Order: sequence, then C-alpha cells, then structure tokens
Amino acid sequence: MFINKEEFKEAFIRKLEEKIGKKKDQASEQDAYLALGALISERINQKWLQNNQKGTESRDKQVYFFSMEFLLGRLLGNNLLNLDMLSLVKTGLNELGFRFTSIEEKEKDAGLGNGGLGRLAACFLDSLASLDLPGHGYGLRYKYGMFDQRFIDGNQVELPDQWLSQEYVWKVRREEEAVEVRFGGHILTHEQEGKLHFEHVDYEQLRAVPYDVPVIGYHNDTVNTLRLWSAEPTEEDILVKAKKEHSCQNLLDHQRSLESITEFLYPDDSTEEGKRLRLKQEYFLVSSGVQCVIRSFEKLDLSWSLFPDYKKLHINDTHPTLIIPELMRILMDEKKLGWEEAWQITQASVSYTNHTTLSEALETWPVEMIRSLLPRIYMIIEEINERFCRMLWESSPGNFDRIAKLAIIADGQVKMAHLSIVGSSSVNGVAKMHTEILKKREMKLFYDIFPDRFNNKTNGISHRRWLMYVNPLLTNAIDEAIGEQWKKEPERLQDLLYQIEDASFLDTLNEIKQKNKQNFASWVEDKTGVQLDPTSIFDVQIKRLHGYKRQLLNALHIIHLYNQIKCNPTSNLTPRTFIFGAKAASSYHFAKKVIKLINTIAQIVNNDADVKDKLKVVFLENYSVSLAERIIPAANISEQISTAGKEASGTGNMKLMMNGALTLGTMDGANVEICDVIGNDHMYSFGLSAEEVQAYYDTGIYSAKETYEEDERIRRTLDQLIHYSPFSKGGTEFREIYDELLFNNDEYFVLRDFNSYVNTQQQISYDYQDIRNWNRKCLVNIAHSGVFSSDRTIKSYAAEIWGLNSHNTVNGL
Ligand code: 26R
Repeated sequence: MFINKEEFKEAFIRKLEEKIGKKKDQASEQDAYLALGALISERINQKWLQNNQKGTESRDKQVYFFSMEFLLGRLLGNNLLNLDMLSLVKTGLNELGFRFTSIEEKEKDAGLGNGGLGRLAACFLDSLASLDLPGHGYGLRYKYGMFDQRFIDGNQVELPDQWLSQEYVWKVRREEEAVEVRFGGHILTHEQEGKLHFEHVDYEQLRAVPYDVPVIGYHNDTVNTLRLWSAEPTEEDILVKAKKEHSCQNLLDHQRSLESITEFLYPDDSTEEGKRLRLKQEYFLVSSGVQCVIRSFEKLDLSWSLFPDYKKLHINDTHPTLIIPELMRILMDEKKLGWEEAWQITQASVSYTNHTTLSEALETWPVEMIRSLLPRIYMIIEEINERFCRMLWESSPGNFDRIAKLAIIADGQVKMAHLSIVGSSSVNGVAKMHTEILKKREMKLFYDIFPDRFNNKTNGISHRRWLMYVNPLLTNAIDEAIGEQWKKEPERLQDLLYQIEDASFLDTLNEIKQKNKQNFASWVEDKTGVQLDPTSIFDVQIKRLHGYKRQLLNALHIIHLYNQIKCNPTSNLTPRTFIFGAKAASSYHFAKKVIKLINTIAQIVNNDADVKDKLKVVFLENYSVSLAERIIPAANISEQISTAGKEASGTGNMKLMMNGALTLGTMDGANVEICDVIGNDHMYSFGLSAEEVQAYYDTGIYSAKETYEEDERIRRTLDQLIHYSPFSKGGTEFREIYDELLFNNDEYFVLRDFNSYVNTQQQISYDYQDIRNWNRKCLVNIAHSGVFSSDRTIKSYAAEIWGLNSHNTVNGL
C-alpha cells in the first residue's frame, strides 16, 4: 500500500492540499480525517477492482447476506488494521503533528442497526473477507441510522442521527448498477397457449441505487462488498409528474415521499404506526438485491438449474423473507420457468437464521397490506401456502389443528417465520440453547416435518475489532507471550494457558486492565465530570434496554447496596463502579422508565457523602459501537443477566470475556457455552434455569407478591420506588415499575432471581480481594475466547450451509 512511512506522509500532505485545499499547518482534525479517508479509499479501490475481476473470472460461488441492519461503527481504524497500515499511519501522522486518536473520532459511526443482529452482520462481513470467502452484504442506506440518545433530567431524548451530514468516505455510488422496484398496482392475468401470464399494471416505480462499501480482509488481498441500496425517483417518473404538476414544490414533495423508503432505520420493537413503510423497506431491499444477483448469474451464461451452485442467499432473521416469493416471481414471470423448477431453485439457494423467540419480535404482516402493496408477491405467497397446506393434509389427513398452526397465512396474517422455514434449505439458531428451544418448542412442529433443515451456528465476534483493535495493550502482551499466530487462528489463544502460573504474566494482565481502566476513567471525567476510582470493580452492563435483559435487576441491587451502606457506613465493601450503556426503543415506555430510574440512582449515589468512594454509577449517553470500544477493555465484570431462555445468544458476553472481564450471568444463550468452555469456577452464574422459567410459565405458580412479602430486602427496595425516599422524592414516577413487578407478576422473574443475584455479587466482591487469583480467572477467559471468534462461526456457515470454498482453494493458490 505504502512503501514506507515517508511515502505515506508525502501522499497524505498531497491529499490534504488537493482535496481540502490546505497546507498541513492550517488543517483541522476534521480536514485530516477527510484527507486520510480519501487517501486510504483510493488505495483500497485498487485492491477492490482486482477482487471484482477475480470474482468474475474464477466464477466462484458467491454468498449474499441480506440484512436490514449492518451496525458497522467506525471503519478507519479497523480498515487500517486489516490493511496492516495502522502503526505506519499512526507514527506518520504523529510526526506530522497530528494525533491519530483524535482524527479517528471525527468519523461518525455508521449506526445502521439496532443492536445484536446488526452488529453480528458487521462481524460476519469482517470474517468473510478475512477468511478470503466470497460473501457480500446487501442492506439499506438509511439516511438516519440509530437515533442519537441524550439524557435530559435523566430521561432519554432521541435526536436524529445525521451520519451523512459529513461526507461518508467509505463508499462508491454505483449509478450504473441501479435497478427498478415496483409497488402497488394490479395484476392482469392472460392465458396464452394454455399458460398463464401475469402483467403488472398501474404500479409505482422507484430506482434503487447502490452505494458500495468495501469490506477489507485481514492481511490478505480480499476486498468484498457491502452494497447499501438507496431509494430515488426514476427520471421517467419525475418527467411524468412534472408534466402534470407544473409546480416545483409538489414535485419535490413527491420526490421526498419516494425517498422516504430509505429514510430511517426501524426500531427493534413492533409498533403499529409506520408498519407499511417498514414492509416497503423490506421489499425494496429484497427486490433490488435479488435482481442484482440474477443479473450477475446471467453473466455466467449457465442453465438456471445451476443457480444454487453459484448463488446463495442468506436471510438475517425474517426481515428479508420476501426473497423467497421475489425469486419465484423473477424465475417464473421473467425467466419463464415452471413452478416446480423455480421452487427447487429457490429453496436450494435460500437459508435463514432465526435471532429471537420473543413473540413480539416475530414478524407477521396483514394480508391486506401485502396484497395491496405487492400484488404479485401476494399471489405467490398464497400459492406457496396452498401447496404447503396440501402437503400437510396428505401426510396427515383431517388434522386441521396441525394445518392451522403451521399455515403460512392464518388469521389474516402472513407469518414470515413460517414462510422462511418452508422456502429455504437451512434454518439455524444462534446458540446451542436457542436452537434447542427452536427445535423442542417454538418451531417443534416444523422440526418434526423438516428435521434435517434445522441446525445451530453459535454466534461469534470479530477478534480483530474486539481485541486487536480495541485493546492494543492486551494484544501486545499476548503477542509477547505466545507469538502472533492467534491473530489468524484465534483458537490458539489457548496457548496462554501455559502462563497460568506465571506470576509476572498475571501481573502484566493486571497492569493492562488498570491502565485501560485509568484511560476510560479520564475519558468519563472529561465527558461527564464524574470521577471514577480505577481500583474499584468496573461492573458493566451494555446492551439494548429490554425487560428481559433485566437492567432493572442490576438497578435494584444497587439500591440494595446503597441501603446497606446507609445502615452501616463503616462496613467495608469492595468499591464498585456500575457502568451502563443502553438505548430504549422510542415507544417502549417501560424501558424508558428504567433509564430514568438508573439515572436517578446515579444522581443519589454519586452525591451521597456516606457512600463516598464505595459506589459510583454512570449511565453513559448514546451507547454505540464506538462507545462499546471504549468500555469493553476496561471492564472487570460482564453483566449477562437475562431471564433464562430469553436471550437467543448475546455477543457482548463474548467481547467482554475476550478482554478479560468475568461473566456474571444466567444460564442463557451463549453464556451456557462460555460456561462450558471455561468451567463454572471461572464465571459467576446465578438464577433460574430456562427449564425452571418455563415450568413457572406453564404452571403459573410464581407469585411475585409472595417473594416480596418474604424477602425484607426486596420489600424495602421496592417500597423506596413509591414511598418517600431519595429515589422517588415523593413522586409517582416509578410507580409503574413497582406495579409491573408486583401487580403484573414480574414477567421476567426479577424478584425471583434477586436473592441469587445479590449473593453472587457478594461472592464477586469477596473474590476480587484476591487479585492474583482473579487475574488467573481473567486469563482463562481470554485463553478460551478464541472459539467465540466469528471466524469459527463463518467457517461453519460456509461449510455446512453455503457449501463455500475460499478463493484460495478454488484457484489452487
Ligand atoms: C421485527 C422487528 C422490528 C425487529 C425485531 C427484533 C427488528 C430487530 C430485532 C432485533 C433482534 C432480532 C435481535 O437483535 N436479536 C439479537 O440477535 C443477536 C444476534 O444473533 C443475539 O445475540 C441476541 O441474543 C438477539 O436478541
């Protein structure tokens, strides 16, 4: 890329002058960011071009990963790391009088996702490219990503995320690759020579323009593509409208309404308003993507029956499920294949990942909405449903009940999960336990019919971003201890286990954690004015705010500790800092109350003289990928405390473990697998098991009220929410939380698990006193975190779902 540092410095100065029109001494950090971004992009483009050529010439099978969310965060640092240019650029800029870390912060996060599902998609892209696999992302280029969160009087306030207000450097607009997408209208059916033809009339037409983002592999020559589609009016449409309207204003309104399809990212809750627009978004992604895949297949000039050998379409949750009827539509209506052949091709090329069993997150669409917006697609879904129901009937005649439960269309709704299972060749869950719940409970009836379709792919995270990039101190220490092989083979981190009795290595680990905590503390002080004690336990809960994730359990425990200190101010408690980061969906009222509660607790606890340095609580604003990157290296405790059976996998648990934090968690999602690899002595598990939770749901014998009455600590803590206390200040603000727990019978078993949680927290406080032993546990966690690299996950998707070979294997390089 650059022969040496001097060449980089020269090129950078030239770029500053050419692009920004400034000499280096006049340039701001913002200028430097834009110049650096442009310079690196140019170099990437050369590699990218070679890759695209290689892809077409070698005719490798390609995977297209369809996702409504890609939570990329910042790309500069990660791109430089993967290009092996990070240290050269850092020192080069330093010598020119710039600070790389400040320049880096000028990049706005690409927050095109809500949380776990979106960030997983981003880690997968990183792994695909780093493993030299031909896999590309298809997504939407939202004008506004995840909202910008602020706290005013402790309440969440949402501001639009203007990530495109400054030029986004990591993209190329590919006008020539634009396609057209149709909505609405009617279908006319003609019969010709005994065959039916479907003509779509009176539709509204939109242009989908791709913005391509390069995805760079780690220390290899691979540059894959993340293609983000943007909605625009077609020229034809504008002209027709212009003739009618004669007014520029109306024309602009029209244009805006068309562009609104890719205007904003939908939150991860399913509120009624605006649902139609969400369906439009989903089809817009699906149709542009499928057309593009078809076009690329046609260039190969092969028979359609070979399509699944060259193209694999993966759907990230059910959001892009319309791929199934869309592919059918194109194969039948445009390519003139018969139903049977089209169906075989579709099923063989599509695979589906389920990310949640929460009923409120399972997508269904009203029949009327699909029929009016996508008339031909609806016809095809109906036909798929009819054929499937007929098959069910034939295998078990008269079993109406079974058909009613399994049908794709029922009660006026289209069930997207059912369509995904029926129309694909693979259905996977994201952690062993989650997959078992799918097979044994949520999707049992489907599993009975298609047992071979179901499989597990435990999630993973990119160890490049979440260890090498975010924690350079730890990375260097690992290199010195075991060499660098682990970077390409993360499972080699296990070699660290040889260091388990090496006192000086354990001290090094400790020093690194302290240094990371100090850095983080000074950043927090800078941002918020709150002073943190780096010798206290940094106890971290960072994730979306959700009832089932139980931030409330954490909060109630802090109130309990506060009460203890107030009763006995001289008791010696191991000092703690509770760190939170979480966004609540804007319509999720209860979640917002919990935010307010935690902010209130922080206010009281941080300003109470009795508490002094024993407790601190910080709730950082605007939790995002770049904030996670700051917090994770500084964490001692990783809170993974969801109600067992509810968290499909979790991935924050893996990131924190990889950085030497110990998990405090329930036996849920991937926590179970973390426990399997490190053993019970190296994490803190507590609470009900998933089976116990389910038994309570089934029998209905749980009584939150009884738990409250039996446990004095719980009573006192909850009463403080509604009676006069420092937290309620006599107000009724937290009444809803109290009522939810006591009068709605505590859906997520917060009170049921309280005792177990408090005891486990006590054990942690005790264990932290023996820092040598604590560091041993940290080491075990780091050493076993390699299996949670998304490289492992992607290798198994590639081998077991997509049947993919790397370029290397195919080209015999
Ligand atoms: C239907 C809709 C509006 C919607 C619902 C839910 C959109 C997005 C979501 C988010 C869900 C599906 C999600 O992020 N799930 C998370 O996926 C992670 C990656 O697999 C898991 O680690 C995590 O446990 C799971 O909650």
